[in-house]
Amino acid sequence: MSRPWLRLTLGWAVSLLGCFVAGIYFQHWHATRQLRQLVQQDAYAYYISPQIFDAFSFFATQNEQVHHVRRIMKYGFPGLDDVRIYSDFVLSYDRRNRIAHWVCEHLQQSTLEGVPGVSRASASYQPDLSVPSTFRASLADYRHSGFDRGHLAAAGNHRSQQLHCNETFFLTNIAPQIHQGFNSGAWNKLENYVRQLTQRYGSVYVCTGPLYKPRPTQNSSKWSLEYQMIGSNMVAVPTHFFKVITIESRLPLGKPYMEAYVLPNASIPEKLTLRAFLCDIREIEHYAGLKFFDGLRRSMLFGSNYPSKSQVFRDFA
Ligand SMILES: *[C@@H]1O[C@H](CO)[C@@H](O)[C@H](O)[C@H]1NC(C)=O
Ligand SMILES: *[C@@H]1O[C@H](CO)[C@@H](O)[C@H](O)[C@H]1NC(C)=O
Ligand SMILES: CC(=O)N[C@H]1CO[C@H](CO)[C@@H](O)[C@@H]1O
Repeated sequence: MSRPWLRLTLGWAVSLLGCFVAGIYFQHWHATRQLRQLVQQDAYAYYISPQIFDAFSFFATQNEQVHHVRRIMKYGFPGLDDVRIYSDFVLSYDRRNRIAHWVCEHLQQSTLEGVPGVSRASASYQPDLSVPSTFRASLADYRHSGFDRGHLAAAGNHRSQQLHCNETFFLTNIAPQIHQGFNSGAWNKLENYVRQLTQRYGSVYVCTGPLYKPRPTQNSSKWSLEYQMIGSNMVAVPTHFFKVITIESRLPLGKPYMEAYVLPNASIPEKLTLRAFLCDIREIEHYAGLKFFDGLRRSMLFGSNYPSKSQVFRDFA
C-alpha cells in the first residue's frame, strides 16, 4: 500500500473523529444549558441537580449560576414557593402579599469590602418584571404610603459588582417598613451587626423575611391577625421582620452557630439593644411556616438550644 493512501485514510479517520467529538460536545453543551435553566426555575430540579451534574461532568463545563445557588443555599431552602434566583441572593416570593417570604444571602468578607465605583447611588428601585403583573408590586404602591422601601437583603451586603447591588433594589426584595426608629434605626443596626459578624467570622448565612403575627383579641380566648396593605396592588405591611443568622466557625470541623432576631415593624426606642430582640428560631418557623437551615442537623449546632443570651453578641454589644 502506498503512503498517500495511508495518509488519506488517516486524515479521514481524524476528521470523522473530530466531527464525532464536536457533535458530542455540542449536544452536551446544549443539554447542560437546558438543564441549567431548569435548575433555575424549578426548586426540585435544583435539589437533584448534584447527581445530574455529576453524570454530566465529562466535559466539565463551568456552571457558574448553579454553583452560586448551591453556595448560597448550602443549608437548604426554607420553603419552595415561587423561588427566584438573583446573582447574589435567592428569594421566595409571596404572590398574595406582593413581598418575599424569605431572602437568603451568603456573606463573605470579599463581598462586603466593595469595589470602587460600585454604589447604591447608581442603583434605583424597580419592579421585577419577571413577576406576573397581577402579583407584582409597583413603585406607585409605595409612593405616599408613609412607609420606607425597606431592603430584605441589604444593599450594603452586595458591593462586589454593580449588578449585585442593583438587584437588591428590585421590589421583590423590598417591603414596607416604618422609617423612624426602624429602617433608619434598629433594622439598620441589625444589618450592621450582621456585617460585623461577617468581618469577624468570615462566612455568614442570613435569611430575612416578614412575619404576620396574630394578637389575642380583647377577650384573650381568641387570636386575630390584622395588617395594613398599601397601594392599588395591596402590598402587605408585615407586623414584624426576622433575620435568621448562621455563622460558620473559622475552626476546622467547628460547629456553626445560629441565632435569630425578630423586630416589630414599629418605631423602636434607640436605647433598646438588639439583644432584646433575640428570638427562638422555632417561633419564627411557627409563624412563617418555614424551616431554616434544615440541611444542618439541629443537634449539631452550637447554641441550638436557643439561649436567651447570645454568645456571639457579647463580642459586639
Ligand atoms: C444599575 O442600575 C442603574 C440604574 O438603574 C443602571 O443605569 C446600570 O446600568 C445598572 N448597572 C448594572 C450593571 O446592571
Ligand atoms: C368578648 O366577649 C363578650 C361576651 O363574653 C362579647 O360580647 C364580645 O363581643 C367579646 N369581644 C370581642 C372583641 O370578641
Ligand atoms: C404600620 C403597622 O402595621 N405597624 C405595625 C408594625 O408591627 C407592630 C407590631 O405588631 C404593630 O404594633 C404596628 O402597628
